[in-house]
Amino acid sequence: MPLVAPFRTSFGVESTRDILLLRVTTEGPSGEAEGWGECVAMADPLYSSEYVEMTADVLRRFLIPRLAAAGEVSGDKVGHILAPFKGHFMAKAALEMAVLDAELRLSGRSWARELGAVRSRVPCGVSVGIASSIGALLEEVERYLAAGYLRIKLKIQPGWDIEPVRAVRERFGQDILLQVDANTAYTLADARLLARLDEFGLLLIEQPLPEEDVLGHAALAKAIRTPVCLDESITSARTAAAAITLGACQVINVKPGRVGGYMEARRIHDVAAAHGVAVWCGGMLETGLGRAANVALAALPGFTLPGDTSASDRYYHADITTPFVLRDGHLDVPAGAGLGVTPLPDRLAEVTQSTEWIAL
Ligand code: NPG
Repeated sequence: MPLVAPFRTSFGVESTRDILLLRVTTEGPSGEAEGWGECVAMADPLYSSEYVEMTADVLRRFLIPRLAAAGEVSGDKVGHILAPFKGHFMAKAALEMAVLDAELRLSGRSWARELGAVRSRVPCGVSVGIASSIGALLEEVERYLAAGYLRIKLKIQPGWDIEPVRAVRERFGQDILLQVDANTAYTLADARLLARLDEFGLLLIEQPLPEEDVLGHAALAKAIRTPVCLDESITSARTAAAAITLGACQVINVKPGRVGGYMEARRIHDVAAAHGVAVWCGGMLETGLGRAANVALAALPGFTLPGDTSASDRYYHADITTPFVLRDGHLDVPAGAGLGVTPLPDRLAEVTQSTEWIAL
């Protein structure tokens, strides 16, 4: 699916989104239902080691056969059944999502209620890529603020950090909620440079150091005043608990795809809440399917910061579901059964490049 505009981060530029969707079918006493899962892996292994073709392979070869062999399954058991296979969190998350959606649709329960959502709409932020110039960045931020976004996240990398942040603060003032995301582009040797961001009153700096460098983040958190938020480093509730205990993060970005699914995402929410650590819902340029699930997750009580849960038109001219529309800086949490949204058949057909039916 073509993106409305190229999205540049410290790890690359995305112009199109190559998306693997899973559809599962189920039947029960009340009839039949289908469920949809969206895999957030990118075409290339630049954000994480997973990539689309790899997720298709591991699903086909290992995950789907193992799940089928387990007999009757419910969404909350998928993670446990697939646990013997190491890693492959994005593939596992997509499968769990599809199974849970089918189960909830069959019984008429909503995703939000199942997860424990306490809000009917969620406040939204927007992630702004690295721009071609400061002028272009200011125009883009201005457009998003005019649209009503409640928080701005700027992607940064060495050479595009202090000046863009300064320019946005000077132009739009101290009151806008502003944060930055480095996607692992720095090392601890950059601590003094990153401390220069302190004067801008940022909500947080996200994943400045490499994924494995949890201790480095703990050292950085002592050296700068901007709160440190982890994304890539947090792969489970266990790694979240360790990072919190080590003082490596004051905030956590929760992305279900990165941690193996919505059940694990909820456990991270619970661990963080028990430690008084704020969480927010990240984004991976999802279609309306993943967006529906994320918006419901973001409605849990511990999600106290606006997430990267932007409206459909931030990403796609035409989404594959009815679009999510920003109202007053918020998106509504779907209330229907399961995800509460389904792919629009014509639109899905238009963007589908290949399909595979795995009968078990
Ligand atoms: O709004 O969905 C969105 C994009 C938010 O910046 C965003 N995502 O590092 O968090 C990230 C980044 C990302 C996008 C990561 C695509 C990987 C792929």
